[in-house]
Amino acid sequence: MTGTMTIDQLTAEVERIFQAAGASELQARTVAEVIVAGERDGCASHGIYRIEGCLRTIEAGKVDVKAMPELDDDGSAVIRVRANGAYSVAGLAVGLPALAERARALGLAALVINDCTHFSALWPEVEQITALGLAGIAMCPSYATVAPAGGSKPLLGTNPLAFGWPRPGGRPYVFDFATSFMARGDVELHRIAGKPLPEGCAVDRDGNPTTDPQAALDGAMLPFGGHKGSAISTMIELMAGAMIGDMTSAEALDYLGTTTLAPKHGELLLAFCPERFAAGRADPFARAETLLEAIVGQGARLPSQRRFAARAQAEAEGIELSAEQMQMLARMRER
Ligand code: NDP
Ligand code: PYC
Repeated sequence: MTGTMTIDQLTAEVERIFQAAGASELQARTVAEVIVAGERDGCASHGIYRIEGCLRTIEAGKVDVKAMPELDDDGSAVIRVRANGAYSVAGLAVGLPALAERARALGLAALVINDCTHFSALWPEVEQITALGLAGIAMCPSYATVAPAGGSKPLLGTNPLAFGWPRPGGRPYVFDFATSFMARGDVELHRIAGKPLPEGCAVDRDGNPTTDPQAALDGAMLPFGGHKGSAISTMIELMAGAMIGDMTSAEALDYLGTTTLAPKHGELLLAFCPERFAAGRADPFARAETLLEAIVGQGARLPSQRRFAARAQAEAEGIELSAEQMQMLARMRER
């Protein structure tokens, strides 16, 4: 049977599932919030579909759901959170106040999260930064599933990149995408639905182009935009892997030994105070509005517009869940 749940009901349900799996109050709450945000905003690849993988990762002992992330703040522009094996979203909750305070004081600041398990979408993270009136960028590696442009073997991750800009009195400007042609979660959903992938998405084990999701999962996914996506993905390996002293996607896969569990690595978030950069020359927010309105004025849509519409509907009418999703929640409840 299909069902409808309010955002609060679904959040409480997911939180209970993670508490029953042994998660601390902070981890259960932040993980439930990010998963339900995905479902609420119509992002199926990072919604409640992720619960089973998260629980498998807990059972495999590859995430420490009791760990408390620790803030390491020396007063500089680089703030660090040692997640101690916790989920990344709990690390962000611990580091965000210092990130925002330092970005306002210095103009820009970075939050490094080390030693975390990361399975979630990045837009909920940059939206937390824009909600504080700051611009933000978030990026992280994943595990090696993507071949570099011109190659045919998994080496890079699906490495997401998100950007957020606060807008006065409205939803922020936010984009967030995998640097692979498609998020791996979407390839999984195509496999489950028995649907072929678009052309150009992946190669099989032998390096031949494939639209078969299973062959793609066994072979290598490809970056979006050829050499351009490949270079952005490589930048993320360098900045949010090598630079912050954490695992690259290749190292994360070696550590985990499988792509069926959520990957452990680090994350880099940057926060910018637009007024400090503009230094009184002109109002950065007013100038941003001129640009964003001109984009919409051409009939183009802004990124996240679809998500925000889905969110408004979920807030008004609740979140509709398919019969399969209701069954999955019931299974998780009974574990
Ligand atoms: P999509 O390709 O679905 O969307 C990418 C962005 O483009 C979104 O902001 C989207 O907004 C926007 N967009 C889509 N169509 C248009 C359009 N016609 N005009 C303007 N903007 C548009 O994202 P992906 O499938 O690449 O990624 C999905 C999620 O997976 C992301 O949230 C990402 O963080 C997550 N992910 C997480 C990973 C991890 O390791 N943790 C790894 C890889 C991905 P809208 O949503 O409104 O359509
Ligand atoms: O969808 O590519 C993905 C992904 C990898 C890790 C979390 N999500």
